[in-house]
Amino acid sequence: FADGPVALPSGGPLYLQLKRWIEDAIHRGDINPGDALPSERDLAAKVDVSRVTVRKAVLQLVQDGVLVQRHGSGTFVAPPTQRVEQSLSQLTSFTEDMARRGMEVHAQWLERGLYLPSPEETIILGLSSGDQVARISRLRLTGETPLAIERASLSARVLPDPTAIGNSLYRHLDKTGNRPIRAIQRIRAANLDEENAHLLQVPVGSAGLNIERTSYLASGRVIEFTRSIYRGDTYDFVAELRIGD
Ligand code: 16G
Repeated sequence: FADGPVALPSGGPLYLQLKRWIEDAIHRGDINPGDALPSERDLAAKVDVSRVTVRKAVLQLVQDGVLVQRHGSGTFVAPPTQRVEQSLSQLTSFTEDMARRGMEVHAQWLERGLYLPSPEETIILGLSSGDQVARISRLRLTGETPLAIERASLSARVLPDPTAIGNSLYRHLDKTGNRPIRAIQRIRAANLDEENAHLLQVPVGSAGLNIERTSYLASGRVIEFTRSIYRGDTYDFVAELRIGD
């Protein structure tokens, strides 16, 4: 850290101010992956807070995966997450993509059930009046690392029991003869708000990718409308481009 007086960002409990200050220092490159954090005592003296406050801030940053603690040698800035390269030219499922890379995946459920559809869902999914919508929202992780938030909507006619999908929506759709064969995907840059940043375990305001996928059956019917938020620090979306006719 640079020498000189330290001004913590204002607002909220002191340990959260300190946590944000450390995160900002990492973003600015004042301290880099692999660098050791000053000792608890030195940091407390430098920022003029108690050691308990430092301990609380550091503990949270360790839990968030921003810092790592090595017993006996101290606390370090965690190495950046390995990036995932994702092809944009093939319609695949998250589980399949990760399996191909030998990565284990699991989900934390955020929402799953049948609901009255929003006007947007009614239009996109082509629902009739009285139809319900099946919503499945998941935080998708590999090991302890969250990668994406996915909020999918399907007609309750094709997914009457949203708990039936197990780990993979597409595998379930495959089994019931409803696997999409085509999709339109739109990707937009976003800065993660508090809720999504918290779920993805990155600082508020970090770069994210908002992805909307509308998937179609061979019949032309829309089967799935999914809004996802992928971590900008983790994903590269890659497409092969060819010269036109
Ligand atoms: C992908 C799709 C998502 C689809 C999911 C199914 C993007 C941006 N999104 O993550 O629309 O619902 O795969 O995965 O690629 P699953 O079969 O593992 O549940």
